[in-house]
Amino acid sequence: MFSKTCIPPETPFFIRLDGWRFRKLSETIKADKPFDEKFAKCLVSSGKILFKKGFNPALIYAASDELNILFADAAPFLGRIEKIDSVMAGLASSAYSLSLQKLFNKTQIAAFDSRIVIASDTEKMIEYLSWRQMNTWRNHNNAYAYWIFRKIGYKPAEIARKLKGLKTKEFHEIMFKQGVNLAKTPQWQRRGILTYKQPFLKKTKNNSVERWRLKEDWNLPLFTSKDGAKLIQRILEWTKQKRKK
Ligand SMILES: Nc1nc2c(ncn2[C@@H]2O[C@H](COP(=O)(O)OP(=O)(O)O)[C@@H](O)[C@H]2O)c(=O)[nH]1
Ligand SMILES: [Mg+2]
Repeated sequence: MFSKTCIPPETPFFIRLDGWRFRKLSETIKADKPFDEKFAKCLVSSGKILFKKGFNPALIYAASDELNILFADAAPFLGRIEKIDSVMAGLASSAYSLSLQKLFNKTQIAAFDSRIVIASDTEKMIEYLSWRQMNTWRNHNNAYAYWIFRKIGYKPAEIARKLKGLKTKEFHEIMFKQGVNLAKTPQWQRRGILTYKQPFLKKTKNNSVERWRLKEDWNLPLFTSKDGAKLIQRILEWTKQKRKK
């Protein structure tokens, strides 16, 4: 009944993988709060596995416990949704479990859920990424607020109530008084991390040849800014160029 459900031909799309019960997982492995660089590294390296296994996404945007994988031209598995969702989630889950072993020295089984979101042109892709980045910023603020209020001695239920009643400016001021400048935390915590293939020229004896390397960007601009849009457009151009070869 479902095996023939496909993405329409020639339609770009994102696959969003979200960590299943990662809050519990982060507590079990005792990840640093509010952010743990090793936790983020596990996520980014799980995304990189997809490139290494021969898939060719245009880019992967990672933040918190989610991976957003963009396929801008040819869809894997001829666009079959069951296949794409299950294999991508399977690969990311096993890669993440192995990364936990390596970076945290903990044996834990991790799983991701998977869904597909169509983004039919460049504008829609940037819009989608901006939406996820906005979510990253909101999560970042909540994570720091929660951590600080817990430190001061508030109970979890009180924190939620307190945050609801605060205006953005008041909220930033309280955080600032507690020693956290929410605009100066590491950029990857506020804006997420992007992985993509970048061309470079490799010198040989007589001339140079074009090669591709996997780049991790932990210092992203806002996707809503000019620089952000330019970065995405450049990556999409490279993807096209690579496909032609
Ligand atoms: N300690 C810690 N936890 C993190 C970090 N990044 C993500 N998380 C956890 O992962 C959760 C991801 O959110 P969500 O998907 O809504 O929760 P889930 O349903 O438990 O997977 C966050 O609420 C955090 O608890 C990190 O760097 N450090
Ligand atoms: Mg999750």
